[in-house]
Amino acid sequence: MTDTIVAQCTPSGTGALALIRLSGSKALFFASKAAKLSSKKMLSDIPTHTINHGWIIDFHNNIIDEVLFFVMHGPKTFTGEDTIEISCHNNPFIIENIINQLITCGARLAQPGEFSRQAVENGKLDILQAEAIKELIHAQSQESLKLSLSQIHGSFSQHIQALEKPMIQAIALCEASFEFLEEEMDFSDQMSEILNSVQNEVARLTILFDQQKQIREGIRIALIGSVNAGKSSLFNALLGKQRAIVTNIAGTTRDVIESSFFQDGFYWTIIDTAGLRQTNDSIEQQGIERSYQEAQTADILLLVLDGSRITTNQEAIIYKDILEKYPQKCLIIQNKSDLKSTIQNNLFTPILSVSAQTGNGISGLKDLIKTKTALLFSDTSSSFLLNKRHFNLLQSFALELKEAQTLIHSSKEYELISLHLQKALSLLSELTGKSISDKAMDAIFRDFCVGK
Ligand SMILES: Nc1nc2c(ncn2[C@@H]2O[C@H](COP(=O)(O)OP(=O)(O)OP(=O)(O)O)[C@@H](O)[C@H]2O)c(=O)[nH]1
Ligand SMILES: [Mg+2]
Repeated sequence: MTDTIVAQCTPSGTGALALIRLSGSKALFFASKAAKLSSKKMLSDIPTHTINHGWIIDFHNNIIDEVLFFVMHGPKTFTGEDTIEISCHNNPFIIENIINQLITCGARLAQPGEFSRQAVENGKLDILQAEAIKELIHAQSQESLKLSLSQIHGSFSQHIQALEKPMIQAIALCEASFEFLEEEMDFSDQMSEILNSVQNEVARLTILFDQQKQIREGIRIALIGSVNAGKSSLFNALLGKQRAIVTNIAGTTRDVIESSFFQDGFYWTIIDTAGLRQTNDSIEQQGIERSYQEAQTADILLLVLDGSRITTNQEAIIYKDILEKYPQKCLIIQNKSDLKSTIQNNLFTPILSVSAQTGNGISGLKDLIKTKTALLFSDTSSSFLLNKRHFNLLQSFALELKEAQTLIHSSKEYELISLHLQKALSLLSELTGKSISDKAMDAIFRDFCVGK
């Protein structure tokens, strides 16, 4: 007997309709107490997987709302439990009244992620797939949407399961080596070879985690450069609105400002920063420190040069330093191309000349960012997304394999090697959720939204 839980699945806010889900062994029974159907039938007598018109009523037969009931008997439901979904009008008072009525009938309010947890506990999803649903809801780019969809269909689970087979093989060889110790049969070379290929695969997965940062969180594009170069003007031009303050006073921008939007399926966050220069003003100094921090974390750096004047020696030192530190992600952009006095910047060759003021070259700049983005993504060919939990478990897994390999090549203490391999195997089970502790389950579902 599972608890029967209820929650709104759609986000609160304006819109025509909302969806409330009721799931658990007594879902049909509780919903029947609050439902009146236009067909005059009882909800509990309705065939499964049908949509039925009716009303939600209170105990005095007063109508709370006119609704549609989606009747779905387990186990062919998302949670595996009997499920009633109620499509009602999207008004917070109506939704509250319906949920309260169902609670009065015996249901309990669902915790964040509890529907997905029911699905995992009923074997409808594994943990990796449940996590992918969360990723899907919060997808920040077309790419992450694609990957989370593929993950829901089990691509990552299959990948991890494929690692279990060689691990079991290695454990068998280890046990055999121990068993036939007297006969001097030794399978350590075979074992080491198998573990080696698993280690290579894990190394590939952990690199992937780093590369997928942009897919998960979108792309951060920082504007950096000297004071008055026109960073804030370019920031506004890229956003298409006057978001940052622009003046001819050097040092106008004091703090980091960022703004995000969708562009060609990706989530772009553009970051305006304080101009880099030596200053005694402590507020400006703090701002400049933040500019450097942004330069470090950004995925793409637009180094903005003021095309209307020669680069000073002090600026040249600063730019060189940035270019040396971040050669891969830096793009040199020369601004103020509209000014006749534009001086060829021989020291630093710009890749593009633009004018934030006239808008000339801005679409070219966007194209340039798109090309750079495509390059960032070219290495991330995989059909799944890794999160921090996966990454940490894979790190621990790799550590166990390393210990086992060291022992294979030194003391050959097979009992100890076997222990490391068993531990590694259990870490794989934890990844897919086959043998996950309640505490770890709680931690995973805590980040879900209520209603999922
Ligand atoms: N002619 C011309 N002037 C520009 C252009 N872009 C910016 N400016 C002017 O240059 C000055 C500085 O522009 P900002 O955008 O505030 O420069 P910034 O790099 O953000 O400066 P700080 O915030 O001080 O670091 C302003 O007077 C702008 O109007 C441009 O493309 N052409
Ligand atoms: Mg500025």
